[in-house]
Amino acid sequence: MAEPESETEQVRTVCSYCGVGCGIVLEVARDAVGRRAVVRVKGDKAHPANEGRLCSKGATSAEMLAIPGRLTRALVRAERDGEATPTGLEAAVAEAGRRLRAVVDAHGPDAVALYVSGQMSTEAQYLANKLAKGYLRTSRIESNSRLCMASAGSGYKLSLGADGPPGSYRDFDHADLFLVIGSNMADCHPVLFQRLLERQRAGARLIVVDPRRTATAARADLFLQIRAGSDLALLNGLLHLLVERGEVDQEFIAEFTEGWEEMPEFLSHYPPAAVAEATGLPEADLRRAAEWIGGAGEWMSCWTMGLNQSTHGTWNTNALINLHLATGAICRPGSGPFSLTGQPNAMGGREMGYMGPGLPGQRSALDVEDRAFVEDLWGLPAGTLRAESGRGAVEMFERMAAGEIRACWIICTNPVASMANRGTVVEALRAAELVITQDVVADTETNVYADILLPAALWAEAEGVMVNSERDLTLSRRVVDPPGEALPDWQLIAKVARAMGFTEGFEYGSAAEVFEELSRAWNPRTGWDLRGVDHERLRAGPVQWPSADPGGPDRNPMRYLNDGVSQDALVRRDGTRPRLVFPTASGRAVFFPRPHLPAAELPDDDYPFVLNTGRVRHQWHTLTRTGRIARLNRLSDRGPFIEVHPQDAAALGVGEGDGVEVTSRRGRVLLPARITDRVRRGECFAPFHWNDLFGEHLAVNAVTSDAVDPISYQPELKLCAVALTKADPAEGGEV
Ligand SMILES: Nc1nc2c(c(=O)[nH]1)N[C@H]1C(S)=C(S)[C@@H](COP(=O)(O)OP(=O)(O)OC[C@H]3O[C@@H](n4cnc5c(=O)[nH]c(N)nc54)[C@H](O)[C@@H]3O)O[C@H]1N2
Ligand SMILES: Nc1nc2c(c(=O)[nH]1)N[C@H]1C(S)=C(S)[C@@H](COP(=O)(O)OP(=O)(O)OC[C@H]3O[C@@H](n4cnc5c(=O)[nH]c(N)nc54)[C@H](O)[C@@H]3O)O[C@H]1N2
Ligand code: SF4
Ligand SMILES: [Mo]
Repeated sequence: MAEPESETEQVRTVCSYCGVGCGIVLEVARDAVGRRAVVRVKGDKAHPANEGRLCSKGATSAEMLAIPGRLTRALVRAERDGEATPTGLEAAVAEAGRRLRAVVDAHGPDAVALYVSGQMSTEAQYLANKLAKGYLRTSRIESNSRLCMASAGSGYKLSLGADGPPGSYRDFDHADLFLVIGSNMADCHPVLFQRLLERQRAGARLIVVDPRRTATAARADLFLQIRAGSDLALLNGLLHLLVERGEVDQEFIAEFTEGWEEMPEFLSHYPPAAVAEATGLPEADLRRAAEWIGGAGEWMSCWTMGLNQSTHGTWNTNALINLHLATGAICRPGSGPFSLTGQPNAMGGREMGYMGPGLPGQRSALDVEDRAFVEDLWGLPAGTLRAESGRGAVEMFERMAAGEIRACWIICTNPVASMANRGTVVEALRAAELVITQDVVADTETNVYADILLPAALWAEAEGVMVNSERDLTLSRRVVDPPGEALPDWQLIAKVARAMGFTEGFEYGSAAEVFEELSRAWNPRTGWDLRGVDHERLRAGPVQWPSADPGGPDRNPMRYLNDGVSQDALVRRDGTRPRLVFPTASGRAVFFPRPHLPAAELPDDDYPFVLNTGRVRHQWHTLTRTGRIARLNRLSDRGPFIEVHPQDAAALGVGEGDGVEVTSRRGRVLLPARITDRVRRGECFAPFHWNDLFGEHLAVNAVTSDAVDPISYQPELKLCAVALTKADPAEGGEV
């Protein structure tokens, strides 16, 4: 820790990329005039998430602090397509506040929208939601988690009663079997995948389910190269086989669940032959997978976007949890459903309620008691919070395009590059009277459309709490000053709120004060409990919630234990006190029969291919950070590409590196071909990292589908129907 006399000090912080939430130790040097600089970044050996390991992205965090193109001053455009002029921060904030207020006054609160991010600190997420729901009283707040974890969140709530995995990373060290489905962990959660491989070396088995032979699939003991979009058939088919083999845990089912009665009849529709037909998988592989699951003492599942980004994403989560409930493999060291969180603080955001009707502490504005609790927390008159919400981010941009939402404030996300069917976002931003963006860099695909650009502090320039996939709260430390007039997000949000006239609820001296307020939102129904945590405690190291008591343990690896500590205790009518209590109405976890349905958009004669989209190992999303780091660009040797199966390529007359024109009902893209049998025939894969800043016709989200899951409102980013043709060489497709 800090040693004031020495030239350098060591500061413990957390990685700013993925939701594994690796601990980082910064070596910070001070020059003669006392200015501090990060000279070295290394993995924090004492952090439970990574025990010293870092992947390439975390390891280049110091380079990230030096990326070119930072937004150091506010910029204001007098007219939409005009030059953005540097403006003093106070003037820009005043203008943002004045113009937002004018829109609300003229058109009502729902004319203003906030679109925020799982990469903001918990304090910033909390304040954004407080401003939106408590003060502006708009029902229009959404986050990029809608594109990411929404389906896992709604699936957990239905099956188990509350959001978030019940277990923790410790389970990786005890599992006998891993089912990794719709997740390329090797590239996207590398440090956790290392932990999984360690356990595999000790004898555990790995089943990987993915339509694409990924780096993760390469390590599998059994790789199921499933037809895209057919996971429900597989999951139901596996449970069918477990029932047939007599490998369900009747005792667990009777004691801790409800809804099993319906399952046997439902599952009878998923015999192996039918499942093999629907999924394209050999029957023998299905039987082997079921045998391994049934025979495993402890087993866990890991899933990410291959299941969530689907029009039946919520059902995918339910069907996967059914398997855990039926085998009793949950809430036991080494067992449980474990969604891998994408962004570094999407867990914090979900807990703060930054999507749809959410309120702090895993609460909902649709619940009368939750509203009353939060009105009290915020010191607002009863009835202030509205019992309404929108239907996700896709709908929000549609309403903006339609002129119903007239102003938006986009913080820490780049929707023109990342949103499904991004044509609607472009239309929406063009139609809006006022677009405010808040970012760390000046050039992004979205900033082009902004009237006011607010400069945000980057990682290590701001203090705030981040929550990872296993509920560790780690304090992200401020060790250097932000450049120019840039400020931490929470401060910019508080400033704009005050500029709108909301002086009461937004006076804070520090992020620690904001945290102190939000930690009062303890929810004894779900067990979300930060009462034992504050910034001071986190300076010494991470704490895993539920944490009821400042003197309590730092590690609380399992939820839903019926011990009455952070969560209301359950005593059944017969006087018994079950070992586990799920925060559902009955205290039991719920089986949901979820039939396999075809995807919203299927290939046809006009659009005969399925396009799958995702990520590469050394790049992050829309490249505003990693794309400016030389070491990472060298590692990801090539730019954009589309993977096409050799037989499809031959039929199209496309050779390696040739430009391919990809068209859908919504738009077109031009990408260089990579010919490979990683992808199935009839399917192709493109990363969505490279967008307008790198050339014309590269934005994959010009073609993706914005059909949404009717429960989670998560858009289908993994599957859309496209046509492929060899591009006219004059038009490019090369970068
Ligand atoms: N290097 C890197 N790491 C990251 C990120 C990054 O940008 N770069 N982003 C972070 C974020 S926010 C997220 S959300 C995660 C995402 O992490 P992942 O979800 O693991 O990554 P993706 O590449 O989006 O998609 C995962 C896999 O889903 C598969 N898939 C597509 N359709 C289907 C299907 O129908 N069924 C099944 N079973 N699988 C399917 C794809 O082939 C792909 O291999 O990564 C996080 N980590
Ligand atoms: N086709 C397709 N599209 C997808 C996906 C997919 O798999 N396929 N995945 C979806 C998923 S899971 C996700 S999570 C989204 C991610 O999509 P985005 O959130 O749009 O992606 P990022 O590039 O991470 O954007 C973050 C922005 O915040 C800025 N930023 C970084 N740090 C800070 C900060 O501290 N403060 C502020 N104010 N700004 C900061 C960055 O410069 C960048 O402009 O993409 C989604 N889009
Ligand atoms: S695994 Fe995720 S959290 Fe860990 S260093 Fe890599 S990007 Fe950062
Ligand atoms: Mo994500």
